[in-house]
Amino acid sequence: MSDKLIEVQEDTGVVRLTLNRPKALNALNTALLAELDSVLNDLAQRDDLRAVLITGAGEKSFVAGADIAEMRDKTPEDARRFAMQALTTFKRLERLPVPVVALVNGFCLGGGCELALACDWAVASDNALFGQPEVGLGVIPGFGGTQRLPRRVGPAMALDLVTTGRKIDAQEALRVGLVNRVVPQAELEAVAEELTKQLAANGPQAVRSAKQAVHDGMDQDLESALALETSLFALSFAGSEQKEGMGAFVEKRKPNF
Ligand code: DAK
Repeated sequence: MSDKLIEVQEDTGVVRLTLNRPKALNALNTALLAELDSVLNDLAQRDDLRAVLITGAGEKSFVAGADIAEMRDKTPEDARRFAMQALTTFKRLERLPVPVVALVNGFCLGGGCELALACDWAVASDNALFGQPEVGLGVIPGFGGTQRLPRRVGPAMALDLVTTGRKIDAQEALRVGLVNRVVPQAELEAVAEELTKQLAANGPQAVRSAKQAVHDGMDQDLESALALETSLFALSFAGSEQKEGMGAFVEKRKPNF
C-alpha cells in the first residue's frame, strides 16, 4: 500500500477506494477528507465510471471515526468548518451517478458509520462493529449520522444508537438494515471481485438511471416519484443499451454493453 491517504484501484470501470491510515484505524482527518474529496471530484466527471467500492486499509478497521486527536482542541467555529467539509465530501460520494458500495472490513464507528451511510449499500465482514459513540465523547454525530441513520434503519433504532452510543455487531447491523450482507472476513476480497464483475456486466446507463430513480424518488411524494420512474424507464428505450440487452436475450447470447 502506498503512502497516499486514498488508494485508488480500478478494474473495468469499477473503482476501489481504500482509506489508508491504518495506524489510526483509518480515522478521518482533514487531510484524508480533502484527498477523498479531490478523488471523488475527478470520478464524478467520468462517463466511463461503472461503480465505486470503498473500504479501509488493514484487517481491523473500515473507519474508526473522525480523528479525535485532531478534533480535541477545535472551537465551535472550527467544528462547524470540519463538519461542513465532511458533509460536502459525503454528499459528493452519495451523488456520484453510479452505485457506491461500502466494504466494511472492521470498526465502523462515528464518522465511519456516517461514511457507510453515505454509500448506497454495504457489505460487512463478520468482525465489523458499528456504532455512533459520539455522546460518550461529549458531542453528537456531526457528519450526517442523526439524519441518514434514521432514514436507513428507522428513527427508534437510530435513537437507540445515537443516545446510548452502544456498538452493534455485523449480524445486528444486518438485522436492522444497516448493511445488506455479512461475509466471513476472509471472503471480503472475493465478494469485491464478484461485485466488480456483476456491476460491470449490466447496462451502464441503466444502472445510473436505476440509482437516480431511487435517490431522487425518495425525496418526492409517491405519485411524483412514480412519474419520474416512468420518464427514466421510457428514456432507457432511447439508447443502444436497450437494443443490445433485449436483442441479446432474444438471440440467446450475453449482452455486450
Ligand atoms: N481518532 C483518532 N485516532 C484513533 C481513532 C479516532 N477516532 N480511533 C482509533 N485511533 C487510534 C488510537 O488512538 C491508536 O493510536 P496509537 O495510540 O496507536 O497512536 C490506534 O488508532 C489504534 O487504536 P487502539 O489502540 O485504541 O485500538 P483498539 O483495538 O484497542 O481499540 C477502538 C479500537 C476502535 C475500539 C478504539 O480505538 C476506539 O474506541 N476508537 C475511537 C472510536 C470512536 O469513538 N469513534 C467516534 C469518534 S467521534 C462533529 C461532531 C462530531 C464528530 C465529528 C464532527 N462536528 C460537529 C464537527 C464526531 C465524529 C466521530 O467520529
